[in-house]
Amino acid sequence: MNTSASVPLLADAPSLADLRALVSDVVRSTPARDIHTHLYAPHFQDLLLYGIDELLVFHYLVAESFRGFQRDLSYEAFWSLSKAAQAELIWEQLFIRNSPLSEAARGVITTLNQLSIEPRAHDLPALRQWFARWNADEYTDHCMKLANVSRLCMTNSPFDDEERPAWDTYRGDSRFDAALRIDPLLMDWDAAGQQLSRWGYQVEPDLSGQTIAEVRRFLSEWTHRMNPLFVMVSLPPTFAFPEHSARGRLIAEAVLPHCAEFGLPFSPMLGVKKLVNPALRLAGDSVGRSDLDALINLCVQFPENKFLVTALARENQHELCVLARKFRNLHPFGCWWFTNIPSIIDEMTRMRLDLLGPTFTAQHSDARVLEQIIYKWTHSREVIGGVLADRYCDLALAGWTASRPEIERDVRALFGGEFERFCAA
Ligand code: FIX
Ligand code: ZN
Repeated sequence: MNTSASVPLLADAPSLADLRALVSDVVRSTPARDIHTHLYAPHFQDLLLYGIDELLVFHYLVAESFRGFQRDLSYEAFWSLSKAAQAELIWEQLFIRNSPLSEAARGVITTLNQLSIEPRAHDLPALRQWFARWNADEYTDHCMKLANVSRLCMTNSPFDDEERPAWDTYRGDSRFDAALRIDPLLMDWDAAGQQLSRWGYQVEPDLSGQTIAEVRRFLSEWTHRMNPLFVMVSLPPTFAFPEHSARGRLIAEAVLPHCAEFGLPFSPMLGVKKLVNPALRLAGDSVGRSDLDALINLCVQFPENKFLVTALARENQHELCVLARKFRNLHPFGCWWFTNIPSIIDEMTRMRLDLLGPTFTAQHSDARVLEQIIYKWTHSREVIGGVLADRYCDLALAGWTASRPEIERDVRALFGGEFERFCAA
């Protein structure tokens, strides 16, 4: 890219260097709507994780640390340690013995710096004292301001015994949205069906009788309680649709009719191989390429439904973009989990812009610890800003120089605006 050449055709057009600077400024200053996190409004108390120990025992860093731990440290021995002791081991392994070069390790450094903490100047006890001074409510505002995030979408499961009671007293929080998460219903119907029976729903293991209607009653009651933006589930690479299984019937006969009735997108998150290494617990999941014919069948057979989709495998990204060109009821979002690294965010964003223009949701954080929104959005804006700068320069060289208001409009679309339009459609 020749960034020194002035833009042809329009005399008063900015130079390419000025255009790049303008794009980066817009990307940095445009608030983002974070449509998928594992964060909770402060009302949910201990479910909202924050502080240096939570940052360090994040499951991404646990997995990375075990690569370097001495073989004499068993998984069981690690898990039996206190969270503070686990954090000390991770800090030593990833930050002292090695440079924190991985995305998640560098994220801790970015986060501490943006919180005005010099990482090398403090030991963990001193850092713990710094974090302990914060009130969760004020700290939520502080982190959202530093991340330039306007709203955070939670991941809310009626099947979570710790979360469920909080919904009896939760009256909403203007900073947080809800998303209805139904993995147990679709991934473990036998257990979920028994749970629904205990809650008073008339359901049968073979889905006979009133089961479908009762599952819809369950979904409706939690939709009224949570007012979710969408209904979501994580699905394995083997997911197929249609499928002669409880999962296939529940999706076709209960979940999709429910979503259509309430105007909610259904959000299949495709490609998770759960617990390939169970000893790593939350860090034990891996990735597999999904057969997106399932998505084609969903979009074709349920044209009235909206599908908000993210795929975990890098190999699925191009086909997902092409399918989004074929089905306007399909909205791709985010660079999820193992694709949420600069090299793949760059590749995915270029591919999506080239095939879809600014009609997708460029990123979500998937933050599990409050402060992670700071680094996840800082790092993503750096990459997405660079990709957009290239594309606007390409556009200018083709003879169309976008104005600042036009660039602001496009970036707003990528950072939540298109998602809002898709949900309202
Ligand atoms: O299913 C999901 O929502 C995944 O994002 C999580 O299960 C995963 O552990 C995660 O947090 C990835 O970033
Ligand atoms: Zn997630």
